[in-house]
Amino acid sequence: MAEKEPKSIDQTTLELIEKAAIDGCDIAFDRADSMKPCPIGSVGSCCKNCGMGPCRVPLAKGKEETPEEKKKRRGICGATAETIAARNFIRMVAGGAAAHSDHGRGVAELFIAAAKGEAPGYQIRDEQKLLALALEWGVDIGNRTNEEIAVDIGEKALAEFGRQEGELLFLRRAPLKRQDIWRQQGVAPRGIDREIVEIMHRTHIGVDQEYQNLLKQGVRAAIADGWGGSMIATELQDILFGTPAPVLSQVNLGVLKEDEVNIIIHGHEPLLSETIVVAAADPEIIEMAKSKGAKGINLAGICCTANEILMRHGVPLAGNFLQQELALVTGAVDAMVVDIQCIMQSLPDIAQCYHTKIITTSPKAKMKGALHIEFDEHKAMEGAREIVKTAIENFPNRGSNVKIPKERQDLIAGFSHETVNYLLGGLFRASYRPLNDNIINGRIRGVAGVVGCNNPRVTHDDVHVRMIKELIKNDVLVIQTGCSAMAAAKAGLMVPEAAAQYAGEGLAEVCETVGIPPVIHMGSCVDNSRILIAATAMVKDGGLGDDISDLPVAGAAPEWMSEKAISIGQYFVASGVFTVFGVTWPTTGSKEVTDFLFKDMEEMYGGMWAFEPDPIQAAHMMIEHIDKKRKALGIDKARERVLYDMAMRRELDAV
Ligand code: BF8
Repeated sequence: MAEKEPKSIDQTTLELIEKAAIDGCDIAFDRADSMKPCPIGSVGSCCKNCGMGPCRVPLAKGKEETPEEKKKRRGICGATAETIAARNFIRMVAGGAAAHSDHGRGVAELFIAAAKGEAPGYQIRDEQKLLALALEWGVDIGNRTNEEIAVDIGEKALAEFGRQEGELLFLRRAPLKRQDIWRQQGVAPRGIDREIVEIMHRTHIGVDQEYQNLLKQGVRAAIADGWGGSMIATELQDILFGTPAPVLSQVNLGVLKEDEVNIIIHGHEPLLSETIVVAAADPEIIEMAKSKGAKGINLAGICCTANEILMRHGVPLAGNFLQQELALVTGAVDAMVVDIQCIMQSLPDIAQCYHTKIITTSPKAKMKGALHIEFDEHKAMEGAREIVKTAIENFPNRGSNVKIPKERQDLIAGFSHETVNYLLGGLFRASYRPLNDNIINGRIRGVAGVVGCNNPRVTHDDVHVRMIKELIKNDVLVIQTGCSAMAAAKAGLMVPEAAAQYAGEGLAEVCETVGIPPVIHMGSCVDNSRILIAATAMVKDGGLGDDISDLPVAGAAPEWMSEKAISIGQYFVASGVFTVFGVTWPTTGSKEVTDFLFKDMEEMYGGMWAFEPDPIQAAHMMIEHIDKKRKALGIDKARERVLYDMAMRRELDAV
């Protein structure tokens, strides 16, 4: 980021960056200024997979290398720049797929314990979804109780991680043509763990030396994430905690309260947080908070735990990834409870400047300087109460150096696939028909999934928001997850009124008729699996081709930073979606690998990667792709013809 560019477009973030400097706290924005990315590592040309290196392969000098020049660009073992870039890339996929999938495994384990009655406080909340999954997976329903059925489903889900042969069960959800493509390309995943382990094996020194073959395994593991681990996490969480439905809430650090005990839940797994929500509402606990001088208990979230608890309970969002340290800088957070993923190690140090207790809860994610209260599914409520009480006890220790920014913004979240289906079609004729019809008639040009992280290498939230505004202005409906969803929500794009203000005429009309915002919050990062299901539902509803790659859709992660984002991007591409990333691209050290991802994959999978840091240009690449697909479907003319006469308006009103 150029020196003069603002660090964020979000006023609360800017205010608190200033306060952090005054308070002497070192935060990610400062560290990004003082630590520049390694020029060799950032393009995927540093191999540290053995003790002979790390080998830093020099970057290619010109566009066309001579064979002599190429020979020099090798590691000590002889690995070429292509092999090294491909290895590094698929190790990122492995990291991301492992993170999502281990989350899914944790959910499956709790699911089984809950069904067996071994996890008090948890119960099956969505019977309809349980039974639908039982039918899908061939689990006997008969006269059995929900719990008996759930034990079988949980065990089948758990077996997906260690499956040694065959294919993952959820692959059958994809359009038939997509399944055929995966089989033809030899990338239909076996067990989730197996595909991730195989990446680690193949990228060990001296194993797979062919970049195409390495990238192929990256595709297989990524599919095991999106159509495996992540989908298991989403589906079982819905059954256990309830399938999200539209809910009104608020976002940004202004949701913190001066006169209440503020507890932030941060990370990704909602398993414990679901119980914290219950504990914090217990009258006895609220009385305890009052006895300490607080008016009540205020829960708010950061990162994807926040998205999970927002989607199902309307708990407000305090902020996204780059706001986690700033939440502490307010001086008003009495406890920050973290579980797994995207948690900065700097939190305990920053907490020392204030009074905040950082509480780790997962045996997989401990931090020096934090208090550890381990989540135990057998006594989750006890743990949750202990956490809330710790925050209450800490409330009187709040210092005078408190600054809670004013900004907070309304948003509507809770758009699961089931809800979208219902909103569009009603209870008895739930379907995606109205969406498909409005795409075919051109009011909606296409659909874009905009997801992913924050990255301090670019202006915080700015890249997300500019891209999304450009897309909706051009009649592209935007569906979202993760930190990107929070960026849009803070910018006021997730309320129905945003349609009239920011969307193109066609999209605005549809949003106003259905009563939805032009930017739809579908949940956390594992909930990108909801986007796969929504895309599949669009295919199955008809009129838009017979595969995801035929749809006028595109994907983006304009401020990505995590390995999970790479795995998500890879499974979207492998599912047939054109996907553009911003900030930086991790394989540019090898032209061959980059060309493979950016060009060859389209022929193989119908989807491909692209890299464009400018959000407006990236949005137009997506729109161009959407228009290309519209043309191939023969619906490009429909869009040109759109003139909203009365008959068409009446027809729209009848939707
Ligand atoms: O899983 S978007 S910064 S919080 S990795 Fe992390 Fe990225 Fe945010 Fe959710 Ni997803």
